[in-house]
Amino acid sequence: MTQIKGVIPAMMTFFDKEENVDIQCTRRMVDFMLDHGADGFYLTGSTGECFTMTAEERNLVVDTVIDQVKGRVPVIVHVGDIGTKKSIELAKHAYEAGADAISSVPPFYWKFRADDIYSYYKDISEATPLPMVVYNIQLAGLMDMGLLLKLADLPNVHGLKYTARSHDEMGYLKEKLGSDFMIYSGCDEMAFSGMCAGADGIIGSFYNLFPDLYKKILAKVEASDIKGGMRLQKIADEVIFAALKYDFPSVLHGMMNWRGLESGYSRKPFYNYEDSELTGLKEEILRIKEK
Ligand code: NAY
Repeated sequence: MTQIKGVIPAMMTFFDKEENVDIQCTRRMVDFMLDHGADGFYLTGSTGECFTMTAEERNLVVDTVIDQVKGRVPVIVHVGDIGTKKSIELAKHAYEAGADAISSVPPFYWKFRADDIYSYYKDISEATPLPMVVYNIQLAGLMDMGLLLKLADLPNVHGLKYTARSHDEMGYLKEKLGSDFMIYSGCDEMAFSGMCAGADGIIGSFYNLFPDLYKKILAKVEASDIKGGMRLQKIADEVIFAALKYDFPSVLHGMMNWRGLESGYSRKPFYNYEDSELTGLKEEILRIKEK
C-alpha cells in the first residue's frame, strides 16, 4: 500500500451544540492539524465517537475531510462496526469517496470466535481494493498473535494499528511482516518507544491537539536522540495524564478551545465540560509548560 507514515491524528468528530456534525468546524480542524504537521488522518475511530453515529453521519465526516484535505496527506477511514454488512457499506463509501485505506476494530460486544473475526476482516477487506489496517486493541484482548499473523496474510491487509501497553509483540510483527507492512503504535503515551520498536507511524487522539510536538518526537527517533525523545515524550505524557483525569474524548474539545479553535462538542452520553470546570486542568498544563 502507499506507505502511510508519521503522525496521524485519530480525528475527533466535531459536533455542534445540537449534536449535528459541524462541517465548518471539521474543515477548520483539518487545516489546523495540517498546519501543525499531521501526516495523515484516521477518521471515525473511537476518538471520533463513531459508535454514537449513523452510517450517514460517518460518511459525511469522511466526505468533508477528504474534500478539505484535497490529497495533501493520506486518509484512513475506520469502518468498524459489529455487523460485517454495515462495515462493508462504510468501506465501499470510503473507497468511492477517495480514501487511501480502511481500518477496523474487530467485532465486539458479543464474544465472537477467532474464525468469526477472521471472516469479518476477510469479507471487509475483499469488498474494496483499499488496503486494510487491522486495529488491534490489545487492551480488549480480542485477538492473539496467531490470529494477527493469519489476518496479515490476507491479500488486502497491509497494516496493523497496535494499541498496547508493551511493544514486544509490535516489534516482533514488524520484523516478521517486513518493511511494506505498516505498523502503527496506538498509545500516545508510548509514541517514542513505539517508534523505537519499529513502528512506521503513530495514530492517536492527542495528535488532534499537538501534532507538532509529536513531529518533534518522531524527529528525535530519526536522529537517534534517545534523551531528547524521552524528554519530549515526558512532556506529552504529563499533559495526557492530566487530561485523562477528565472524561474522554470530550475533554479534548475543551483543550482545543484553549488553542483558540472553537472545536465544538462531543455527543451524548459523553459529558461536555463548561470551561470553568477545566480551570484546574488548565493550571496544571500551564505548570507543565513552564517547567
Ligand atoms: C481511535 O480509533 O480513535 C484511536 O486510535 C484512539 C487511540 C487511543 N486509544 C484508546 C484506547 O482510546 O490515542 C489513544 C489514547 O487515547 C491515548 O493513548 C491516551 O490514552
